[in-house]
Amino acid sequence: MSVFDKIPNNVDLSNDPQLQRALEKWLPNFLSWWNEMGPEGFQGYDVYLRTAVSVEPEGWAHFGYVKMPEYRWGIFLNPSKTNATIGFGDGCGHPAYQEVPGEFRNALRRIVVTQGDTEPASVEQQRRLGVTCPSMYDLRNLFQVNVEEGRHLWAMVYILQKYFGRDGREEAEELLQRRSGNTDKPRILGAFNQPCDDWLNFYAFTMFTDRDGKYQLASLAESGFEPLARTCQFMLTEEAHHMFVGESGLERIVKRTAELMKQTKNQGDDEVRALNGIPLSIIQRYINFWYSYSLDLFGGEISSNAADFFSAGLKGRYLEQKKYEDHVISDATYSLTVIENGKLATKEVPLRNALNEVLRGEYVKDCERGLARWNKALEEEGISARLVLPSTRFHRHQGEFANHNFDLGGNLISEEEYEAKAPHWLPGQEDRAYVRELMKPVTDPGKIANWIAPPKSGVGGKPFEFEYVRL
Ligand code: BYC
Ligand code: FE
Ligand code: FE
Repeated sequence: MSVFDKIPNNVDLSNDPQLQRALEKWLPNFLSWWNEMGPEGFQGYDVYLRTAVSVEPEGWAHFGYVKMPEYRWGIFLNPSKTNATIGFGDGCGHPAYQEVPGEFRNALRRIVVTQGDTEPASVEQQRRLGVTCPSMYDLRNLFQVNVEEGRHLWAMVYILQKYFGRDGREEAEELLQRRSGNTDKPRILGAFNQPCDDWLNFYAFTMFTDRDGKYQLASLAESGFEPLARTCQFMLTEEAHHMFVGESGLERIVKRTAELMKQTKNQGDDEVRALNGIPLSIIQRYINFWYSYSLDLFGGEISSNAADFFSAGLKGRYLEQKKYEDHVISDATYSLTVIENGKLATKEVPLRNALNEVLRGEYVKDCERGLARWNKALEEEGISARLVLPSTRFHRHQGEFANHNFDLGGNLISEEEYEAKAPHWLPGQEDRAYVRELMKPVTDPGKIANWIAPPKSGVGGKPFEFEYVRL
């Protein structure tokens, strides 16, 4: 029995010697990357994890104890459709690509490499969180997210090795060589080089940054390059859990903060701090930080790359088939806000060039829904304060609004004003130090840290008190 028989897959790996050879070289490097950059301090313990063993509904949620380095990272594509066609762009209606189309090879390679790069990056960002977990339940969820991001890396490496020949094999190696936050060989996209070293960061990251993953994957899930589409479709099933971890994690912090506020006279930040909770103002600043960095992940408001990806039928809009009738959009225009002569102005651009902004718009609506849920938690506790999303222009590093200063409401302001107010808007050293100070590990089954409320239920049919990690 070869090692490949132990890799769950539905791509007939055992009959694909070429892919086996490529994976054979890559696998040991992946494992040393995982041991070096994966969850620190917990590699030897049994964790109650979900492993995908097939793409059928009953096959992708197998729960059991596994040591993370022995996790069965698999290669899964959703089943192919008969007579699949390209769903949008210039070749709309033509047969879907089963091999990489020569003229779009570079574009496709960039998309796959960029997507692939985010997956190990997030594992690197989160690698030290285990030692400060607020509960055993949360510890398990962290590791579940980590192993699945590892599997998402495999998913992209499969595409590279299977369809991109030697270039693809080289890219697959480089995915293991870049490092989050490293100045010489950083990860590709901005958000993935930011520190994520406390649990408030972790929940905000999985809420906002993993959610970018949902929208990017959804638009690639309808790609005219069918192997990529089918890979992304399956990745989306796992993504749902990551966003749940973030959204419910933040909701639990908000709830706990509200409970503590109620115990105080004036509900002030200092009073919440005195009770070892996280004040709403700090939560708001973390939201502002990760939301704005995640907005950057959609790319520039006006992008010829986005237009090219769409024309080529490689990357469409969110729910392209379901939501739209015109999948060619050759003449349509879109009006967006830009900066002209130092002022905000409206500009009409070809819709194809505005597709990053269109996708970002879908994302924003989804984030607003999450905020409403957290505010409902505040309301239920009888607290009148509310959390908000800043303007999409605030604190941007990509696109039209980068290199300009905006307040939370999206008004252009001077650099001096921005610098003076930034400490109220974004987490500073002091906020981060305070949050880190609160992060004392709680690992007794059923116990929970003081700054967060327990979850409503456990995972995989088990109660919150279950021993999710055998320490
Ligand atoms: N940081 O035309 P533009 C996930 C670059 S998350 C740094 O405006 P484009 C996950 C851009 O590369 C989902 N650089 O943008 C979540 C270009 O560079 P070049 C990840 C950036 O190309 C949590 C230049 O700026 N998936 O899965 O239309 C945990 C001008 O680009 C950034 C994908 O991203 C940035 N934020 O769109 C784990 C899908 N933004 O060519 C996992 C694949 C832009 O001048 N990627 N640049 O060197 C894409 O579709 C596109 O590459 C982007 C950018 C949407 C990211
Ligand atoms: Fe992922
Ligand atoms: Fe994810």
